Amino acid sequence: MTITAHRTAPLGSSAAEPGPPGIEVRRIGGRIGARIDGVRLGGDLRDAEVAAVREALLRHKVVFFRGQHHLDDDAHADFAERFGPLTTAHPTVNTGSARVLRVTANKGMAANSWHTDVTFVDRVPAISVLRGVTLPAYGGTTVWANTVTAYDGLPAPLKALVDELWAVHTNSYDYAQRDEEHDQPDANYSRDDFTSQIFETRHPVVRVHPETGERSLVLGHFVKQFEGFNTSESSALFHLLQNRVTKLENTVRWSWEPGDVAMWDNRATQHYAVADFDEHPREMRRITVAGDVPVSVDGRRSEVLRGDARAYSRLDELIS
Ligand SMILES: O=C(O)CCC(=O)C(=O)O
Ligand SMILES: [Fe+2]
Repeated sequence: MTITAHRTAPLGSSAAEPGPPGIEVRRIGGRIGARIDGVRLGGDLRDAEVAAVREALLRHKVVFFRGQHHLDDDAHADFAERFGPLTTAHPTVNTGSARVLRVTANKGMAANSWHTDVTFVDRVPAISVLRGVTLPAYGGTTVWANTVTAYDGLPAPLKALVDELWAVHTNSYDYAQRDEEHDQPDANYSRDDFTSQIFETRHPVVRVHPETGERSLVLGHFVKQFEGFNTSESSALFHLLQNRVTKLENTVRWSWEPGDVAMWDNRATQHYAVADFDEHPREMRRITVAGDVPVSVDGRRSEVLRGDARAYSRLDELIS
């Protein structure tokens, strides 16, 4: 079977899917998530393997690999780079490496809130690749949600509203307004680091995926306000839509084991790291593949209101 046929095959009732010999893609959720076996991650993957992983990623939105104990930061980055140019580690946070974002916490953590990575800039990363380095004895799972199926499931009048709606995203949002506990005194970077440069970008609430053409909701905890709505109206609308995204049936939850790697399409998902591991150390490392500027249903691109993300992610490298 060709890769193209693999992509367009209907989602069947069987978990296992055909692909190149030796690679097994097995769905683990009804709307999102697949496990891929038979691939040893690194920069030296065969082109057919890269294509198969990309196909599975576009289709299932998050894919998981087990047993990748051989990976170090360089091999992790070399693998990610097979999918496109990398961003720097983060627009504002420096955790000691140009390309690797270290996410550590002993109790609270930055990511225990639903988000899509780095939506406060115009050039939202395309793909994030996360590796577990130190895992707690219990807890510390991560949950992903499919923002394409969330959009698809909206009633038609709500689709009509969000198709034309725009939102301002910022890295300086009001933590106190969020439902989730979001203070992180023992995380490996501070709020001051995170907001050392303020970014604000207006994005369409519905973007058209550059590779699949699918429509997805662009929301998550960096949303500050919807254009044309005041703060309390924005909050009501935000929760209405976010609840669709994070409905449990629309999610998949992963229990990390040593050697695990998760790779998600950041243009079609949100995620949440569950901070339920008490005092146990937990360290993850993330590498991100650069993405392009979101495009609305009517073909308009996101616009920067504040901040300059050119050093973080270079759009000119993406033109192929
Ligand atoms: O620690 C995790 O499980 C996820 C952290 C996160 O949000 C990220 O790496 O983008
Ligand atoms: Fe994240």
